[in-house]
Amino acid sequence: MKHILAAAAFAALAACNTAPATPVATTIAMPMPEITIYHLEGRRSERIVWLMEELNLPYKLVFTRGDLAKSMAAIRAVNPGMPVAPTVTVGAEVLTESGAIIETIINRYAPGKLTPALASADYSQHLIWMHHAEGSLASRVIADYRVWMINPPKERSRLVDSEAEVQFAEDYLAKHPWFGGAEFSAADIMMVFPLNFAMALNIVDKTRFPKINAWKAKIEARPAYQRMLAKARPDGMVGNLPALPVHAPSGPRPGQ
Ligand SMILES: N[C@@H](CCC(=O)N[C@@H](CS)C(=O)NCC(=O)O)C(=O)O
Repeated sequence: MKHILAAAAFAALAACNTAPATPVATTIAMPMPEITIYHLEGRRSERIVWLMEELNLPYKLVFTRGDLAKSMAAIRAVNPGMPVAPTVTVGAEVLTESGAIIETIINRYAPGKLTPALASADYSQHLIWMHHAEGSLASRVIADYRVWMINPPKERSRLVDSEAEVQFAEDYLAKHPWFGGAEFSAADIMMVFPLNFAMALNIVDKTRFPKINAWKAKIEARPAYQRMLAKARPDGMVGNLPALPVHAPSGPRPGQ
């Protein structure tokens, strides 16, 4: 109904407005069903808790404090086919993929929030980082972590590796304050987990990336991030993975 009213309002404005077209907001938030976040402490489900805190939207948070196995059992009960964190229920829908969950929540219930204007140059960059966070960065740092735990790295790979990934993010932050460009956006929410993973687990030398470290300090000062930590990680990290004994060598990759 709200959408019909919005469309009617837009048509009325368009009909009587002879001045050059100005952008008219036509999107109105949909009514929000109950949102439940199935969570593992210190894992990607923090993104959704943080998003809801940034947007001041209500949500239910399900996890067993200090017990990843029990938290995972709750995830498995609602999502046996793909038991991962985050699993989020939105009314009767069961959602996975943090990026898709974030875009669903914003586009339906907080349209335009934490997203640069569609026509701006920042929009495409924001969307690149939204997808790069999982599609390229997380997948490469996790692959390198798994391989290098077995075979410690002695030389750079010819392929894009974790070092190149983190450097790419560092270079962007040398020119922009946020992964959303001029303003904080959902892309920043997506990027924290894989960058923390790469740096905290010694997959890259964390001292080599001052721009990322400065951005992380700004993130950690955000009230919504702090509220997320208090609710979703009340006792600090649980079940920490061991750091790599040797991080990736820096310098040019073979063939560069
Ligand atoms: N690309 C997915 C990754 C989800 C994912 O793998 N989450 C991890 C926790 S950070 C998990 O649940 N792992 C459990 C497993 O792999 O068994 C997303 O962004 O939501």
